[in-house]
Amino acid sequence: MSAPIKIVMLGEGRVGKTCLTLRYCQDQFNESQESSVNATYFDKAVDLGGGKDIKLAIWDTAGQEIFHALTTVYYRDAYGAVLVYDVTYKESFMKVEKWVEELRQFGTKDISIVVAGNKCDMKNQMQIDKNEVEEYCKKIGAKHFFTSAKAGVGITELFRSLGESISIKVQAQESKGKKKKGLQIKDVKDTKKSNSKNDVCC
Ligand SMILES: Nc1nc2c(ncn2[C@@H]2O[C@H](COP(=O)(O)OP(=O)(O)OP(=O)(O)O)[C@@H](O)[C@H]2O)c(=O)[nH]1
Ligand SMILES: [Mg+2]
Repeated sequence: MSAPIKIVMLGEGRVGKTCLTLRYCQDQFNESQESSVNATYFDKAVDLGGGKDIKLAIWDTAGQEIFHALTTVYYRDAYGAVLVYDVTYKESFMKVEKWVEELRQFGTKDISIVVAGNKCDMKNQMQIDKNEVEEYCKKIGAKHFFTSAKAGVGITELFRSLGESISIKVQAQESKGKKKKGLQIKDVKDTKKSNSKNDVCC
């Protein structure tokens, strides 16, 4: 049985990477979620519709600057990335560009990227210009989603979009006779979904 496909959650500290991951994988939300000090991953079968799913290993990285050098290690062999920013904190969006540059430098060549504007439940405190954000995401070839880990908004759609993008690339490679390492797209009925949490110390 092949291993799940690795994706990474990237973004500044406190933007909500852990909360998004926990909401998606365990349907939990913690108002006082502590900053991550190491990378953690969850296995999750993402429903692609039409009876298909793709098994992902979702790596939640630590966003604080002091852990940055270690984070780049997690780009390796990642076929997808969720770039998270906080819609109530404009600087966190400006930093998305930094993650994109680093992924281009250290990540897998045709890595699929989606951007999450998280904490969209805090509408009154939005600091970003939607048009500017959408334009930037278009430029880097990434889909943009407004998400709220707190309210459970936009998260299923975001991971499904990423899963679809990865599976299309993988299938294209397979049809050329190259099997992408870590591929696992299966009929849902054959898949035993798992939500296991795994701590990995940097
Ligand atoms: N209102 C609101 N708060 C959120 C949301 N997502 C996360 N938070 C809060 O934001 C804070 C930071 O969330 P985390 O998930 O720990 O952020 P992180 O990006 O993992 O941070 P690091 O681990 O330091 O990189 C916590 O207090 C969360 O409760 C959201 O969608 N809405
Ligand atoms: Mg975290």
